[in-house]
Amino acid sequence: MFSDKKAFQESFKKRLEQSYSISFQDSTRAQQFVTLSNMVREHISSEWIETNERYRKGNKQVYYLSIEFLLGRLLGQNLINLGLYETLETWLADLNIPLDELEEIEPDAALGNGGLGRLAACFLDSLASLNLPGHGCGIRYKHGLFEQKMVDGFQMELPENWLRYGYVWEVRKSDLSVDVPFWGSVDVIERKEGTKFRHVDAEYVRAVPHDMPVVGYGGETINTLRLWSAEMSTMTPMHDVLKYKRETEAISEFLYPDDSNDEGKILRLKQQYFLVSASIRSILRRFLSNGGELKELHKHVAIHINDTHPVLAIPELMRLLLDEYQLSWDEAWHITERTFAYTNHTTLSEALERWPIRIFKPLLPRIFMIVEEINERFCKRLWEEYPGEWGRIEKMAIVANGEVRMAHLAIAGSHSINGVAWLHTEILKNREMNDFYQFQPEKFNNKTNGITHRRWLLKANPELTSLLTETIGDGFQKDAAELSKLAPYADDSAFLQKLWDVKTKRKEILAKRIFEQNGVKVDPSSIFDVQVKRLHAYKRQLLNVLHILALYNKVKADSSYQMAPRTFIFGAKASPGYFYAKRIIKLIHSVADLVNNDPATKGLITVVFMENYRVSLAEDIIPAADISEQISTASKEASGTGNMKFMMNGAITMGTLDGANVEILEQTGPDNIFIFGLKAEEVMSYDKEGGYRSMDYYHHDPLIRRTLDQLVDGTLDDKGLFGVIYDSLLGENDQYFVLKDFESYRKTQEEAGRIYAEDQARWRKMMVNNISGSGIFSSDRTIKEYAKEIWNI
Ligand code: CRA
Repeated sequence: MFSDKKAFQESFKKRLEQSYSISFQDSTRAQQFVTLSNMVREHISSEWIETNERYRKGNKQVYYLSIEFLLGRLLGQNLINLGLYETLETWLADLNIPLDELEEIEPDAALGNGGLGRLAACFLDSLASLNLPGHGCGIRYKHGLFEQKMVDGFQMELPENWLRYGYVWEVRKSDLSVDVPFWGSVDVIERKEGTKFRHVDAEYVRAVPHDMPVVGYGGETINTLRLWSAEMSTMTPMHDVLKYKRETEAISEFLYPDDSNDEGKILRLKQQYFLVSASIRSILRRFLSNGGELKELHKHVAIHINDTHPVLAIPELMRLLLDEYQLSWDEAWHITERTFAYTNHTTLSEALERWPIRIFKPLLPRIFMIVEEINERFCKRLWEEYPGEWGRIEKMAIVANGEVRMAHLAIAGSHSINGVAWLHTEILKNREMNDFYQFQPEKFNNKTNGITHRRWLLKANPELTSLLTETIGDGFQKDAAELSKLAPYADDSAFLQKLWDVKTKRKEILAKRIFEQNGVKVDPSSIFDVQVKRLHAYKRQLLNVLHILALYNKVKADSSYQMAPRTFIFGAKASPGYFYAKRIIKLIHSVADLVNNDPATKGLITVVFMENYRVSLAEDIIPAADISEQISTASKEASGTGNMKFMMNGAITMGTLDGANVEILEQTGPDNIFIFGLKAEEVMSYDKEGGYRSMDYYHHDPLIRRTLDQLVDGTLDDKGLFGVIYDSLLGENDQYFVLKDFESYRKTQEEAGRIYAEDQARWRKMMVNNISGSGIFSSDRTIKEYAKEIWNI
């Protein structure tokens, strides 16, 4: 289909006309997009079948269970991975169809909130590209993450609707549906052979799989992402049909718009069990139909639990092994513990999932029994290890104080527990999960996150990709470690000029988009200083915006103050119920209004908030950045992955020693990164011992005082909108150490601006050192480590 230009063009036109009964001349971009995508999907179908055949022959399979997959758009990426992008671009251009316009038609598949969901998507890409047998299991939310609309600086949330025109990449497989039971009760039947359990009077929900191909680089391997959709089951008797339909479909209706935060709603628990029950049963069915022996399951199947959301997979596998396949508890537990591995993504206590028994037990009666039994046996082992230490055992228990602690269940039921960056894993081992680490140190390990360089370099930044290819060859496209070949070019002025030109080109492209979307003219020769990520207090967008306001004050107060012109770019969604975060978004807008419209700072400071931050927008923003803001309070950001994307695109990190920034510093060396602020140990010791008084900083630093006062003195608004922010900093003693780190941040920013303006050679060199040191942050490296050290594939 794609081997001959003429044949392709003929068949493209013909299919388009046949599908839409419209002449090619009159067809729309949307129709052209759908036709092309369908052709691509059909093109890969034989490889997809072939991959599945290969797997049937007995390799160990990995299943990555995740409540989120933040995929973004697929057409362009699939074409790149198939090696077809450039060819089709020219063939379509002949027909007067710009390929990038077709790409723009595709809605982002936004089945995730942020880092955790995007990580899952990068992992899928790496698994397939490394020809590893790894598949995703998730939920086919009808509505992905809300669309953000800014109205007068306030965030409005609109329902997202990616399935509106149907979705070209999925294949519905109704025949593989599974019925998932909720509510009801458990019959205990005493038999000679032992006690039997039967879940009765359950309400069933039908889980219908929709499979999506995951195209690996080179096109040899096509793995599967299976997303489950909730529908009515024929197994539930039909009283109050409307209520049943509503409640059933609600399960896969919306993605929870929370990031590092748990809503604690019953629907969320339903979603979790729905995902795992359907997934585990389909995994077992496939394993058994290929002739697998249940007692050997862990030798042929690895199941990964992405954070605690899918942790009920552990009792669900136990349930199946015990109730349906009649294994003994010890046999079942032996298999289960060896099958599962768990990744922790956060130490923030508000994100630790705990379910009240009063919700859990009635909804999942049999699963609750099994969790209780796991807990009893686990506590017994603890008792043997730590006789008499009631306090310790109570702290480590899975069920206690009327709650089920999901992280403890994950730890008890998995053979591997990993954090997502070196520092994060150390914090888990030495603090957050220290009791468990002491008990079973061998289970704990680190797997520093990564990003797929195929999307974040090859796809997002074709200009840089070409330059790199002409400079160091195309080996890095397959193996990102080869980016290190760029290191010698840090002193090659001809190369540095070309790199600069590429960056400038990307800044011009972004500037154009900013003008179209925001109506703000930004200067591509100014420093593009970017912070894009979810809005969260610990990520400290507030530190950034207060610094901008302070800078503005400085320029206003002293017209001779020298600074390199800067464009501050923000993008961030706040969880709809997170009032404080939404207020910070408003603050960014108010500061933008003040600064952008003041002749005194015109051309020097520009502030832009780009609406509806998402994967496809990130692909335009990140290649254009000069400075990458990674300024979380040290110890709070588990890893971060945006930091890696920026680095790979030649932006310089302005960061705290938090998450993976620590490892970025290790790669670049201290001369190629801007580090400031408190260290993790310092933050943790303040958190524990106290001793920080934010008010002191207000009193002793006139710039801080002047800037904070503007939050409440009418400079920014006259309705008292920012009182809550002012109070969080002073009244509530500034939980995230914004004021404590302020001066250090300000100075480091000043230093960055000075180098950019006065020592361009140095800056360009820094860019090279960042790109050449970024290969280790490819998710291929991460996935190879998971494969070897956790999954054993
Ligand atoms: N919010 C962490 O906070 C990390 C990603 C992926 C997060 C990030 O620092 O890079 O996971 N944690 O590991 C999370 O979602 C539930 O916890 C995130 O995306």
